Amino acid sequence: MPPNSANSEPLLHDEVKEEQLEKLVAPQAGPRKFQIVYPNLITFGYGHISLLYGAYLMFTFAKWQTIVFAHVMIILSGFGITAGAHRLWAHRTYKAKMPLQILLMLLNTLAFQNTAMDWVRDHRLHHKYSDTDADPHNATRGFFYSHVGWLLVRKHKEVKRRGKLIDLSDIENNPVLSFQKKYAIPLVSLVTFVMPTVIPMYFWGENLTNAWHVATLYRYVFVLNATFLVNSAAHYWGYKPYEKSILPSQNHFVSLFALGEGFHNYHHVFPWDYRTAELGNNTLNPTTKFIDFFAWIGWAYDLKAVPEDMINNRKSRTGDGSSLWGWGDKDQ
Ligand code: ST9
Ligand code: ZN
Ligand code: ZN
Repeated sequence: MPPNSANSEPLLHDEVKEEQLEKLVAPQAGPRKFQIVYPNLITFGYGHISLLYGAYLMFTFAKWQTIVFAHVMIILSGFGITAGAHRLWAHRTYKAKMPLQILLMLLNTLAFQNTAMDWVRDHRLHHKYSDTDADPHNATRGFFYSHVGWLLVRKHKEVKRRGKLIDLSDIENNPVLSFQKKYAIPLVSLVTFVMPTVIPMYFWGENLTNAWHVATLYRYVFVLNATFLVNSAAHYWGYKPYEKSILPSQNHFVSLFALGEGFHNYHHVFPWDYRTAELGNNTLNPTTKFIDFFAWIGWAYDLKAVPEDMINNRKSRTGDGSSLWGWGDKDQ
């Protein structure tokens, strides 16, 4: 049974008018001809070969400062996705003052996952139509498709049709995100690619090959894959303590790489919680600590969290009986 087919609406037909779309269930994985985007195939292929080459250079020729620099940037740019695009802009789980918005926009640019505006549109669509054809990375089409395959083909027409109906007024009226979109090309060129290559060469005399493959490409493609794992692995493997009828699952391995974003069964049930997990999960949730720190200095405020009784209530009604950590209880 498709996750969003609780009502008995018929599947969507091509001739359905825009105003009727919202009321209709999106098809889960209808017959589809993939239109491969070859330039993406080449750039993602090059990026992944460089990821491996960068890892090799780290164990052989790269300077230790370059390796440390790359990993610090992995964490910082990761926060640009998790605390910025995801928890702040896509879900509005907390509010941020201007200095934090600017910092997150720059960290988000360092991670370059399209503009935050496009990221938010796709992500709101993902939550609204999870694992149907209107979800940009529909996991019912397979692990590879939900991981990276969806970026190598033209988007499904349901994504584009329904995406136009997603309310983005808050994002479009955000001056920091409008700035990012307006200057996307120079910003991304400078922040994502030039700056991380030049810093190691200028400050500690790293050579171009090591700086480019370790600090720029390994660092960038590593964070891309950590993000992709949330769409693939966390929609495939793990327990479902909160809602057993959906694919998103509690995946601790993913949380480890994705700065706390792997508690995905919880997140799909309570997307408005700034922790994206129950409190007990915070040991694997550095993004929550990041937001807590900025709340402490007053740059983040109005942090939203689901009350414990609401969580417990939901678990007992629709969960699979597994524990907070997603293991143990179910098998006892
Ligand atoms: C990248 C994506 O960055 C990463 C996203 C990851 C999301 C993860 C979420 C995970 C959960 C949170 C946890 C975070 C954990 C983080 C851990 C960190 C440690 N609605 O796009 P086009 C319109 S990849 C409405 O060309 P095609 C669009 O506006 C890296 N409309 O579609 C346009 O209209 P117009 C960098 C939509 O041709 C038209 O359609 N990025 C929507 O099908 C054509 O748009 C890249 O490499 C929508 N949703 O191509 C780029 N979407 O003409 C990759 C589109 O009027 N993308 N439209 O302006 C592409 O090359 C292409 O988008 C494509 C599809 C080939 C995939
Ligand atoms: Zn998801
Ligand atoms: Zn989300």
